Amino acid sequence: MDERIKTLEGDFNARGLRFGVVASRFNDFIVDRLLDAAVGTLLKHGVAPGDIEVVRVPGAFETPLAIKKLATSRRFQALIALGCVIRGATPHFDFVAREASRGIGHVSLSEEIPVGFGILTVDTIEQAIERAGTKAGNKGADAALAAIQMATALRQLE
Ligand code: INI
Repeated sequence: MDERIKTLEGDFNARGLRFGVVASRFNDFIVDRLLDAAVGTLLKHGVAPGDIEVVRVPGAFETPLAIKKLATSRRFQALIALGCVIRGATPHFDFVAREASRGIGHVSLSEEIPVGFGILTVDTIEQAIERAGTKAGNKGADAALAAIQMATALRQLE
């Protein structure tokens, strides 16, 4: 890239930044793995343990409200939403998954705060296990990394 072109892309040094994490209890055997990986990723990139707050909510449907409360508190530079919605045999999946993603996206834009989206929306438990630290990486770690990159990029922008 031509060095005269100003590029803001964030970095992975999250020292001094504060992060809020919302993790749902539904399917906690999966979500706990996402949470461990998300927190581990924040610590690895320099975040102090005292600069991380975790809120547990019943299910993915409840994550947008908790994300909104953390966003409007203005205590954090970025947030992370973690959950696991498994399609199974009911149409409940579509409502829960849609409301969670729509609500979280809405809060991110209206409150102008990055939110790493780490809510799995999968057809089967096997697919969830794959995305929670086995075959297909860990989406909790990915969401934390996205939150770090966005928080550091916004810090450069402001
Ligand atoms: N919540 C989830 O986080 N994952 C699911 O797979 C799920 N399913 O399948 O029902 C789910 N439902 C609960 C929902 O999020 C709310 O907690 C509940 O409806 C009470 O408001």
